[in-house]
Amino acid sequence: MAELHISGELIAAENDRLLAAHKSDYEALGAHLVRRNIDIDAITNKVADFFVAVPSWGVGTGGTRFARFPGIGEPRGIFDKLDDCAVIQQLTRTTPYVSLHIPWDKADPKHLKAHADAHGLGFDAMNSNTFSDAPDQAHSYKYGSLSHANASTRTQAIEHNIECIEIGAAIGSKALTVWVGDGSNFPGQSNFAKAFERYLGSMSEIYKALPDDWRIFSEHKMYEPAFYSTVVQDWGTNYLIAQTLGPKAYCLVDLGHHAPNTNIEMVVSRLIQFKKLGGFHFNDSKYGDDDLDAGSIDPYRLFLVFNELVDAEDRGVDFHPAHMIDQSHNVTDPIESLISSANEIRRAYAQALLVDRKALSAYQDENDALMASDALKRAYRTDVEPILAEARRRSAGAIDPVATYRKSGYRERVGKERPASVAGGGGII
Ligand code: LRH
Ligand code: MN
Ligand code: MN
Repeated sequence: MAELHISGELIAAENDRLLAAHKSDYEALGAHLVRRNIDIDAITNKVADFFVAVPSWGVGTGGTRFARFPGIGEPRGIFDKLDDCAVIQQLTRTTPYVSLHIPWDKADPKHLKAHADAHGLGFDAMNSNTFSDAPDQAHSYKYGSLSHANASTRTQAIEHNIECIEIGAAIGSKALTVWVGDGSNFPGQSNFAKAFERYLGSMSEIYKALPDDWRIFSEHKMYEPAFYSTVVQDWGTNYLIAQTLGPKAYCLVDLGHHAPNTNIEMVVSRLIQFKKLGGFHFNDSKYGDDDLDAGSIDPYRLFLVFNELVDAEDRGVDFHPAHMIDQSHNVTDPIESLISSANEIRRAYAQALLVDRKALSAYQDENDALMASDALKRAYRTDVEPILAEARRRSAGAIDPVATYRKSGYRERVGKERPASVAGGGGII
């Protein structure tokens, strides 16, 4: 039995209070979907089986280059972070896995595993960090890591990644995500070909250390911290990496890491078609890598990404992308943002399941652009909230998770136990 931070009685009482209205909404939606030849329970079951991992680094208040404004009860370390992640899982039943970042979350793997087990949590992909310097490391990453011109710096970065695999293997993770900030700020500063050659060489050393049942995800990002060139800047380079490394190597798509107006759903389709889609970092953005809450700016784009995933699932494509959130919460309670993001991600999935794919395919064949677009819009316009709530309710989660969280007083409680976090001057991710 998992250790619970929110009282089960509170969740049950809140659900009881909301039950009559919820049942009536669910029935009304069910009746509507019958007219579209859709069985609501089949959709609810699929939604209940869909999970997304939360990032350990997302439960602390983030910041910008300029400042960080911590909230009350900020997690003091990875064990508090796991407690917060357990709350999100308990209320949503959508987030049973946590993605760790090393060295931020470094701790005895036995303790990590025991704490996670006690809270009914598992671990998704491990993340390495060679984009900042750890306090006692010998070589700086100021001028790069896996692609650094100096072999000793590359070796140090390779060893760090191998250590992440070792920690991950001890706690039940099955993948390593590698994002590097390597790049240059001035034309001429770096030789593109040589830097990429060095990166590939380093990555193939890490690849060799992967256990048989592991995958490695390379994550591309167009700019930041490097502002002129980035070694792993787009999905084309990312695809070349995955192809070069071998069958355990896949591309990770972080929704905030593309050039403005990039057709991300099409990138997703291409990677699926060529069997190199490894997974996602879900978030949303208006300008750059904003790390805003999933679905908060462009929910239609999130839906279109899921439309590609469901389309591939429907065609029987054998692929297993890792679904993870990567967000930075600056002005909200991070637990609330992650609860709401997990719901938004499930919402996009549920809406994508409602697309009449037979009709859509016929419209495409007939070149009926308007009706094809309408087939997507019809699914997207459907208010699937009763399905999401029912999926949560059936697995002992909350019908209204944010309201129940607020009522639980969890934040105030941990606020008393955890010392106030000091406001920062920036430089925090
Ligand atoms: C880089 C990134 C990457 C890091 C995380 C903290 O922008 O998306 O995934 O590991 O942020
Ligand atoms: Mn990311
Ligand atoms: Mn990012």
